[in-house]
Amino acid sequence: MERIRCEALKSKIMSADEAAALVKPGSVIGVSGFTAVGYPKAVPMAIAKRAENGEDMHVTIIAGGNVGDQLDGSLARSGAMARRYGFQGNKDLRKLVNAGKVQYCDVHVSHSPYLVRNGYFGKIDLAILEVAAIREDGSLISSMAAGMIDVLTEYAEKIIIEVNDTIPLSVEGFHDLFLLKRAPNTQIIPITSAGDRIGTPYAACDPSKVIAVVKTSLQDLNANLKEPDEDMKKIASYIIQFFKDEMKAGRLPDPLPPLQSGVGGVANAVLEGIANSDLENLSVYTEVMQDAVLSLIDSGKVKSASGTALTISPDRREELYANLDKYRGKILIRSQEVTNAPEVIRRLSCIAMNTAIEVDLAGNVNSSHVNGTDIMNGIGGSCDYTRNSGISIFTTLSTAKNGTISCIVPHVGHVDQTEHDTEIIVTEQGLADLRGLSAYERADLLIEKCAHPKFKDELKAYVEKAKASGAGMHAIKVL
Ligand code: 0RQ
Repeated sequence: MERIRCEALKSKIMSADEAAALVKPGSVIGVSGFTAVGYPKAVPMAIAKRAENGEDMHVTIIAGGNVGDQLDGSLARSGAMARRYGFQGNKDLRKLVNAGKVQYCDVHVSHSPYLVRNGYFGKIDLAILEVAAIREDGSLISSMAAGMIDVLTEYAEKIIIEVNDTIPLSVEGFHDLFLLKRAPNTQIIPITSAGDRIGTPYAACDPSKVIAVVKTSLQDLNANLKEPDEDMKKIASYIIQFFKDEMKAGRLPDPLPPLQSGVGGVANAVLEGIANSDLENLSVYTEVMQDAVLSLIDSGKVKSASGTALTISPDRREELYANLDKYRGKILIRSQEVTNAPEVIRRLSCIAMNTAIEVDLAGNVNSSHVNGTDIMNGIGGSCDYTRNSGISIFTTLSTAKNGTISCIVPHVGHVDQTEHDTEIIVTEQGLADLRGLSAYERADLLIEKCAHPKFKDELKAYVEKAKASGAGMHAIKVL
């Protein structure tokens, strides 16, 4: 079937260079894509080329989540990007942010669309969107990632569309887009279970805003996930045992509430562990659906999974794209404002499982900064889920950098999720259930269950010194 079905837009088909020539320096640009899937590629690379040729582009990029190197990497390295909003994960962009060359503002995944809608990022001059197809009326069939596509089509002044023929057309029907209105007319999001369909399978788009349509065949550049190692498998096994114990004690229902799982290898390993466990009748209500979600569906354990991006490792992509129909009706790709809506996460009592860089003795979590000042990626949607879920779990290995650094520390160098929101901390050493504990009780349990043996004495000594300092006992004194 044809990918560009809107007659009015056929006259707008042009090359990426021609489209990039329409972008004014200093533009505020919103882009589609999430977790290096579904982001525009050809036009950003052509904008970068203009910067390499000496033009001062200084564009602002607003992305729903991290995007691939053809976008963030090209624009950052070429000097075209002056400012970036939203989760990022690109090593060159990260370096420039940490060197103060690109201004970066990290934003909750649930909040970015709200900030766009209400004008807090200023006027959105342009949206550059990657899609699978354009329907007869100009509306858009999104890629494997919905991200902010619906908000951007609504609020951007102009739109450039990349129609990518590597996205299978069979993705049509997997999306469920529900556009929220500005307060005071904001609707209730009527989701009561992970698989509920509440919106449309396309993003409305006014063809008169579209200034260019570019045909591309460039692949997403997301990375393969690390194979689960022994430590990751241990973390998964502690979490599965915890679920079983909680169900037995009547604190968690059977079947479990929908699972949310963060990004990266550990997060994926936990879900793979669940796919191989005897837990049944599960559902997934999350932000990013990684490889393990397919395993969970294939094993029959999960009947419905919903997220804003289906981010499958390149190694498994071809097989998925050839067999996408197998997942029809089981996977929904929603806009990020819905996947991460506090209202829905709380209503479903989701089980949130995210990854920390470090955890302190009070239970505060740092998931975004190294050495206190250098950004790694960003908070993404981790806070959306941690604050609003039924149970919030954080995983981390007990040490980093070949065992030289403890990931359990007296005080985190940067706080993303506070001690009031984190509940269960898991490392390959064990699981600490911090619910209902006071500050010093939390510290003792974290050292006992989660710290690596070689750092335990040092951590205990810190606690003893803080206790002996004569400071109040409701928080651990910074020594
Ligand atoms: O550094 O890349 O130089 O080797 O941090 O660590 O162990 O590879 O872990 O890929 O699972 O990512 C928290 C970053 C974990 C990710 C984080 C160094 C370590 C390595 C990465 P290298 P690993 P993962 C909702 C969920 C925030 C967003 C989120 C993340 C690098 O999960 O970005 O939760 N989370 N989203 O060596 C110094 C320490 C360290 C450390 C790790 N204590 N000190 N360096 N590292 N611990 C979904 C979304 O929002 C998309």
